[in-house]
Amino acid sequence: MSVITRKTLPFSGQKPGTSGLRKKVTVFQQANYLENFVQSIFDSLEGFAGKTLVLGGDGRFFNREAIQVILRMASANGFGRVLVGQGGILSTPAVSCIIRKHKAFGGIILSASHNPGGPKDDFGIKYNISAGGPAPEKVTEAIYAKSQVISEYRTLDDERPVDIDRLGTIDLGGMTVEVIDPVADYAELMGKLFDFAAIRDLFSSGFRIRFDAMHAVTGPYAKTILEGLLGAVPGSVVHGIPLPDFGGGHPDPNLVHAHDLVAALAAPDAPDMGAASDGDGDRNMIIGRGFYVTPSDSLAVLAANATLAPGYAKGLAGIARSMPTSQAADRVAEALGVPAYETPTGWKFFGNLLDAGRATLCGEESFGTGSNHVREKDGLWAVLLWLNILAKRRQSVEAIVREHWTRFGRNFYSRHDYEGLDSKAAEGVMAHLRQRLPTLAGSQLGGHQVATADDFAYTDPVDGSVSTQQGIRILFSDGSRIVYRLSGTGTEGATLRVYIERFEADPAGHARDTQETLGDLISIARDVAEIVPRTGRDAPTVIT
Ligand code: VG1
Ligand code: CO
Repeated sequence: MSVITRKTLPFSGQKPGTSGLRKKVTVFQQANYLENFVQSIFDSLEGFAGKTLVLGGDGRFFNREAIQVILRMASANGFGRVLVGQGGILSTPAVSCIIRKHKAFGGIILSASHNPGGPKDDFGIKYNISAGGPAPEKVTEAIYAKSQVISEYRTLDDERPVDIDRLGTIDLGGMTVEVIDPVADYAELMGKLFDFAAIRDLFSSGFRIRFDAMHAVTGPYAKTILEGLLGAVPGSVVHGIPLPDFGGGHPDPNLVHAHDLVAALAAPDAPDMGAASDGDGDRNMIIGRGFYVTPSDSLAVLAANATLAPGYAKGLAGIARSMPTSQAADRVAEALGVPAYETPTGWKFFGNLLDAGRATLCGEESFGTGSNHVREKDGLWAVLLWLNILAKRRQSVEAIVREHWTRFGRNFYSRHDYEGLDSKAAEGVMAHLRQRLPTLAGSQLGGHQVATADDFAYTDPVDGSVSTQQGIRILFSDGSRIVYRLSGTGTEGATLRVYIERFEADPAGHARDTQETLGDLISIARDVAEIVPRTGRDAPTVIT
């Protein structure tokens, strides 16, 4: 077996977005498309000769083929060892955990997260650094720059596939391929963070959970941990077998795509708690009996109760949230006397704060929560922290959230997505808003006083790097907010996200319906951005 060099030409648009490079499977299937991007990753890294790479994905269509290509290229480029999940399976948080535990040089994750999978749907690839987190912008920019000038890539001349279904080690052109159990290291870490004995007691007292893995990667993790280690009744994990097309659904844990779960929790015989995760296992949705917990509230509740779990018993150093995430977590940080950080959208912006020990818990409104235990958001981790809190407090999910609102006030919050827009129209909305910014500050919109309006820019407090144009914010003097940004994870047209938030201190107002409470801000948001005339849409496609 020997190393060969193949000539290639650049593809335009190999630019990583919010979370890696995401394209249609058919784009990735073009000759050299994947190879070019992988070589561009390797070309932008230094000093990995003989070192370890972690490799796995969410099991979607094209996962196995991509793994074989990457194994040959990793060998030809000089890696010493690749740890690959059995069957090519590794969740995003598990990759992060394994990189850190085994002190790997980095990792490659194959996933398009919550986007649908299958021959006509999406695939994705992402590089994670040695701290375990997504490559920061300077690395993703370097990868993109390399991809635009690439002329050759290195691989092996022998294309016989490596057996990734049997645990053990195999030599591949002088590099060791180690096929590992995808769940073991992750489950061990969870056992250190949470009071498993207390959670076992909770389950043996009759508490029931329904965990919907949505035919995506968390099935094996949830079965081993919830049903195996913690004693949840068999069958608690549903849709637990990862399928290449996720059973035809969107593996996106929200009220629209996890409707089965929402219905099960509203039924008369509902379990005590429902939870779902996404394609690659980094997102989570939490629901109680007939009661939906917004991701922003979930972050705030977890932060306020984190010390009930052994891994966080010493308290939190700080709480970080992405800018569009509601300000509920800031109130908890204030009460705890710890700093609150506001970062751009995307988990990569939390990495430095976590590495520097400035933040312990992080979260995004997009169903992402995590902590310093790894450098990715972590769906099952959030479910386990909720279970740990429930095991200690022995109250319902709903009672815990309502008590939280009574103590801290309630941040009514909703996100309206307009998916599949014409890209030009969506960019037109953003350009129009940018142009209106100077006149918005100090103005009155539908009876609401605008305090400031800006285009969010972030200076990383650790390394000083600056990220601009991270979303248009209209901040009202009563603390309400409207935020607009374009998605950086889609593969078709453009998605406009509109985030709306209003704070209510008075418990008498907490029982109101969210869309109704936010109604006037929602119409202001639509009018200011001229959404209807510019996009031709009179309603969002997804509301969370
Ligand atoms: C979305 C979310 C963002 C999240 C990202 C990756 O990005 O809004 O909060 O970090 O997906 O999540 P965007 O640019 O489409 O708004 V995942 O679960 O795809 O790794
Ligand atoms: Co994800």
